[in-house]
Amino acid sequence: MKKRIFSGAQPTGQLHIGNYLGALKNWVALQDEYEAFYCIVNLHAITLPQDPKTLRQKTLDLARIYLAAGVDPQRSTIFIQSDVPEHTELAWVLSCIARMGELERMTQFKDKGKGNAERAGVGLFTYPILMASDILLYQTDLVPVGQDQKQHLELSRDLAERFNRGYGDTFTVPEPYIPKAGASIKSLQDPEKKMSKSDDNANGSIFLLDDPDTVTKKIKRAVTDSGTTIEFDESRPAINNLLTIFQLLTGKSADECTEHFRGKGYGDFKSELAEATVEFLRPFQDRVREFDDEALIGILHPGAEKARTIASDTLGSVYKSMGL
Ligand code: ATP
Ligand code: LTN
Repeated sequence: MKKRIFSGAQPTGQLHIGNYLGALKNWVALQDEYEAFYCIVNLHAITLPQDPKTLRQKTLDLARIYLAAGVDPQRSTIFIQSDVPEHTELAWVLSCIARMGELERMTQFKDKGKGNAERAGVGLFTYPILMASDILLYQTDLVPVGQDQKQHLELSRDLAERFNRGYGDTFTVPEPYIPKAGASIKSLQDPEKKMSKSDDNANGSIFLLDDPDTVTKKIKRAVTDSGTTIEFDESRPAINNLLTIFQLLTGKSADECTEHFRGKGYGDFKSELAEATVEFLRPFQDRVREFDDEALIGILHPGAEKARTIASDTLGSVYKSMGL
């Protein structure tokens, strides 16, 4: 039997190349070797206020992006989180074994709650429990995510182990899959911050749906560090980030990239990076336009049905072992 993968993204904001290089690209690469479940986590999206019409639209748009990136519905199960009610049911059970202290340590809550626990939503606080429930319902072996999700994944592992100790072996304890290169693509405007959908400055991110002009302008305006050589150097986060993007989009090795840019300056480098990005995005954006809503629904409905058969099995064992 193939091992299982689960991952998901929120249908909020606009997906950027950080989401692609840190997560989606690996989802696609791993779907042959594993039985894969890729979820559109709309229940996570409502941890912050969303406009209902926009949320519905963005949910379908995100499905289009999964497909355009190369997630293959013949091999992988793609579905919408709220179509599988077991996610919220298991989340309740897990919330009864999770501890306040471990949730208080989650750095994303501190960031997204803007340090104001008094005003922050309870859902934002308990969000990592819903994420654990997403993962554990499918007896997941591997979870491909970016670096920012590592702490949430550790909580998922802790909850699985705690449940197994208390009520008998029920959950597979999932492993994170965090790529060596691309796990944390940085903002083009501030290489100390990760590229983020929720960044107010759109110049920091290259969105997957940006047009060629916008991409080129954003790359030309990207901040650089002192020094003139184009090489990987931990002490120069801006060039490191831009070269990592170039490396992953072109599929070259780190050595090939350094060799390629030996003796060249920022002007040449930025032009080539812009060209490589535009060349990557063009066919991607063509594919996004290929899927109409009807085609999407024809993929998402059977996806949810398949997901439910597995999710309800796991939830059944959980209830049984707890005496529910
Ligand atoms: P936000 O950008 O507002 O923090 P998010 O992009 O983390 O939100 P999702 O869309 O759910 O939220 O993320 C989907 C995946 O993309 C996750 O696996 C996440 O770890 C990964 N990811 C997000 N930002 C980056 C980044 N800058 N570099 C690499 N991977 C990223
Ligand atoms: N928390 C993640 C999205 C997410 C997820 C998941 C990722 C929700 N459930 C399960 C992997 C597995 C985020 O905000 N990026």
